[in-house]
Amino acid sequence: MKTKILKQASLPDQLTEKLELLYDICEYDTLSAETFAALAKEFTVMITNGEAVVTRELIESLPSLEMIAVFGVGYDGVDTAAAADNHVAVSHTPGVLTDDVADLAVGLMLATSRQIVGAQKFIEAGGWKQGGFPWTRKVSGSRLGIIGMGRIGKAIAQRCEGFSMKISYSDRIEIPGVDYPWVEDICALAAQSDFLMVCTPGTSENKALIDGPVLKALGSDGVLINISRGSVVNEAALVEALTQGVIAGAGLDVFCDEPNVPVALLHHNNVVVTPHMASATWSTRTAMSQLVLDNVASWAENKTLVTPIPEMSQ
Ligand code: 8YV
Repeated sequence: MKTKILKQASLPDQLTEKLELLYDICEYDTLSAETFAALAKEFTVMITNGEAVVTRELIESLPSLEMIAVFGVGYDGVDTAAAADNHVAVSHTPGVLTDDVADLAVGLMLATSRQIVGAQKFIEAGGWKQGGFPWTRKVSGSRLGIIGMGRIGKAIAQRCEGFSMKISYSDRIEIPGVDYPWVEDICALAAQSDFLMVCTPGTSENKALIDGPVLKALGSDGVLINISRGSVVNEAALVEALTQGVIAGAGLDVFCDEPNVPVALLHHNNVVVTPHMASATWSTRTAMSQLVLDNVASWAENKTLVTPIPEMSQ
């Protein structure tokens, strides 16, 4: 009998088609409460994405659930304590998206500082015929503070070496093998940075880690870049900081209530926003899809995971 899989969130069509050839897939959103209740005990696998929320209630309503495969590196939406309590294994897709996320982070840094989006709008509105675009701010040689020196933080640092940036970072601990100065206090890191990059996971401990005081420390010449999760930044404080000129600008790929972006963040040359697309290139989304398929296949074959979440590989 085919493994019965609950598809709990949206996935690329190509991945869904491949899964459908191999397994019996049910779309959570299309199931009525009665059908869900009738089928619940048959699901052994659930597949979700990096933005969806998988609650304890949902996990505990699936008595035969053995594994959850997350299409994404971030698995902050999954109640991992509930998964562990119920002996449910969780996989994610680390590594394959690192380059893309780091590329977009650097792109947002350049676009925000050099006001590339505003400059295009300026030409489109005929502004160039009246004169040149206002001068912007130099990136090369400036100071970069990275919050979260994991895979993605390191890949950003590697790219920014090419811009001769002075790099330092904050993390819970000093990361072995990383030579950049570790600054324990985030406010202190912000105060000594021109660009502050948020690369730390969207865990509950990191909720609103970047708040009013951190933005104040970043200062009126400082730019915030966030390619992690909207929850890591206090969005109301960020809106206020941008509106009041407390910081110089922001480049944001993630938001607190996606796809809703606060109106106050739109239509400003110093704020560049993208729709949570850091890993959304053809090759990376294909590699992420393959990793989901590999994890599900490995579980079906021998109850192991190719890329378990770190808590489960310890
Ligand atoms: C995806 C992500 O947007 O990997 C993550 O944590 O946020 C992204 O790669 C997401 O998982 C796709 O739904």
